[in-house]
Amino acid sequence: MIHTLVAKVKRVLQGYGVMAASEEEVKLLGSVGSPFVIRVQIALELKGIEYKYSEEKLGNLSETLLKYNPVYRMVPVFVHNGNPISESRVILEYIDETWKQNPILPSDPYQRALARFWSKFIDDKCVAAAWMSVFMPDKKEREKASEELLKALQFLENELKDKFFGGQEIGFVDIAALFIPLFQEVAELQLFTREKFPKLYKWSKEFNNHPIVKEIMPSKDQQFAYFKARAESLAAASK
Ligand SMILES: N[C@@H](CCC(=O)N[C@@H](CS)C(=O)NCC(=O)O)C(=O)O
Repeated sequence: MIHTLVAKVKRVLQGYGVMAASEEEVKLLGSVGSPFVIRVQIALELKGIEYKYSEEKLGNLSETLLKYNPVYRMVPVFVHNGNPISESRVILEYIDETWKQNPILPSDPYQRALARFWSKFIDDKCVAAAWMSVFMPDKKEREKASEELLKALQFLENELKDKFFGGQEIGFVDIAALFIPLFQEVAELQLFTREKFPKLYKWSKEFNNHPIVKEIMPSKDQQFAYFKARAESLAAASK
C-alpha cells in the first residue's frame, strides 16, 4: 500500500521532471538465455530505462524470487520501487504504461486488443510447440509438435503486413514472438523454411538485425547452454 503510494508520487514527480528516472528503483530478476526475460530486457532497452539485473539459477531459485513470485515461481520478475510484477506479457504492459516514450503497444484500442490477442496466441500455440518440436526425445512427438507449430506459424505469416508486426518499428507482438528467431537458431534453421514462410523468414532476419535486439540477445553459446539445461531439467522432472 505504502509502496504503491510512494511509486505514484515518484511517477508524478518524474512527469514534472522533478525526479530523474535513475532515482527510481528498477530491478529485473532473470536468467540468461530465458526468452521470457529477454522480452523484458528488450522493452527496457527500447524505452531507455536503467535497471539492476539479478541473475537467478533455474532449479534453485533465490528466496527473493520465491518471495516475489510465490504463485508461479518463475523468472522474469520485475520490481519497480518495491512492487514486484510477474509474467512477461504483464510486465511488458506495465513498462509501456509507466514509461510512455517509444510505445510498444498501439494507441488505438482495437489495435491494442489485436496485439494482446496475437501475443497470447504466441504463448498458447507457438511456444510449447516450438520447444517440443526441437527437444522431445521421441521422434513421433517431435513431428506432431512440428505440425502443430507450422499450423500456428501460418496464422502469424498471414498477420505480418509490414516490416514488423508493430509496423515500421518493433512492438508488443514482435517482442512476444522473439521465440521464433531464437528457436530457428537453436534448431539450426530447421524450424521452418524461407519457401514456406517467406514473410516470417524475412521478419526473423529484420528482428535479429535490429540494433537493440542485437545488443540484448545472448550469444549462441549462452542460448545453447540455456536450452540444453532446460531440456535436461524438464526430462529429469518428467521421469
Ligand atoms: N509465463 C511465464 C513463463 C516464464 C518461464 O517459463 N520461466 C522459466 C524460465 S524460461 C522459469 O523461470 N522456470 C523456473 C525454473 O525452471 O526453476 C512468463 O511469461 O513470464
